[in-house]
Amino acid sequence: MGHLDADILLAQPRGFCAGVDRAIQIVKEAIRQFGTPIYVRHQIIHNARVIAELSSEGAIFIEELSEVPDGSTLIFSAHGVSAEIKYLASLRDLRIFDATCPLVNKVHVEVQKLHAAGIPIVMIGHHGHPEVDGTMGQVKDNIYLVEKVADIAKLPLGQDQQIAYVTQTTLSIDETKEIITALKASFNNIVEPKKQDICYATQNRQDAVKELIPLVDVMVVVGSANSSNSNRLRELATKMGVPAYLVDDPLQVKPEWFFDKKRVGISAGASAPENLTQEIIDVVRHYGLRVVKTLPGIVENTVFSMPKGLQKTASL
Ligand code: 10G
Ligand code: SF4
Repeated sequence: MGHLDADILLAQPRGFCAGVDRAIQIVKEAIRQFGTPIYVRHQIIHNARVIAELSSEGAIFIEELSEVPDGSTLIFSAHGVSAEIKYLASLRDLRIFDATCPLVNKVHVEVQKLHAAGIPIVMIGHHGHPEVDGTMGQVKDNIYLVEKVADIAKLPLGQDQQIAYVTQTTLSIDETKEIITALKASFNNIVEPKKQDICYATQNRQDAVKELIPLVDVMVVVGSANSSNSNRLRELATKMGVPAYLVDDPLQVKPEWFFDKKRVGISAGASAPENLTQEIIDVVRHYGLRVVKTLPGIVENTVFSMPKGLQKTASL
């Protein structure tokens, strides 16, 4: 019962995943080895604090290849890019490093294989998210986006036709299950991924929030507004009946959130740095919730290696 003595309960695991850690290291190492500026297509990861820090160290974040001068170093963000962007970049005089998470890349390879086999692909994900653009953009056609159950009825595919599905890696576990169940009810011949595409970090952070919610009266999730996986954590808390707020700066934390509340839960999305989470914990403590405990949970030990040409060299 020890955790119930606490005022603030921290979810475990929370914060950086292996793909985010690697992507940030890629930018830092590129700056170290090749100097500034280093161009990054899209925010390397969706966190305002990380973007501000890397910008101050000499990274320039752009959306269009036309913004990158010839002869520069260019990094693709952890969310991945379409085959077209990769190809167009390769035609330019650029030194390119790909920070696409290996777990996103695995989905890209799957999409390419299914397309080559002539199987129509349903992509479950959020319209306009860079990972969805990158994954769907692995192939030129025969791939269809489903955001919600209602989209299934609009698919231009026959119910006996063989189809496959893949998903974005950062979706709600529960909503995705519902969509897959509905897909199976509409189509008789579905090729499923061997292992779900939602990644270990998304699964573990959602599982940890599910354990935390019954113990708290209010929840703070550290993450930026454009971070899909962080939004899913906030949404999960809300769906479980606890008011929940997404913040990416200590100044956003409001004292009234904690009036009459006994215990606050704190978690952080896969792109939120632990030092930012600690600053936010300090603000909550300032409002009178003083005793902090971390719930037991899975210890993650996934580590991804750096891309070729950017392995860390010993620094003197
Ligand atoms: O959760 P999303 O996909 O919006 O990205 P993020 O940068 O907030 O977190 C890390 C996750 C990815 C790089 C997408 S696999
Ligand atoms: Fe990779 Fe998952 Fe992190 Fe995305 S959220 S970068 S897929 S580990």
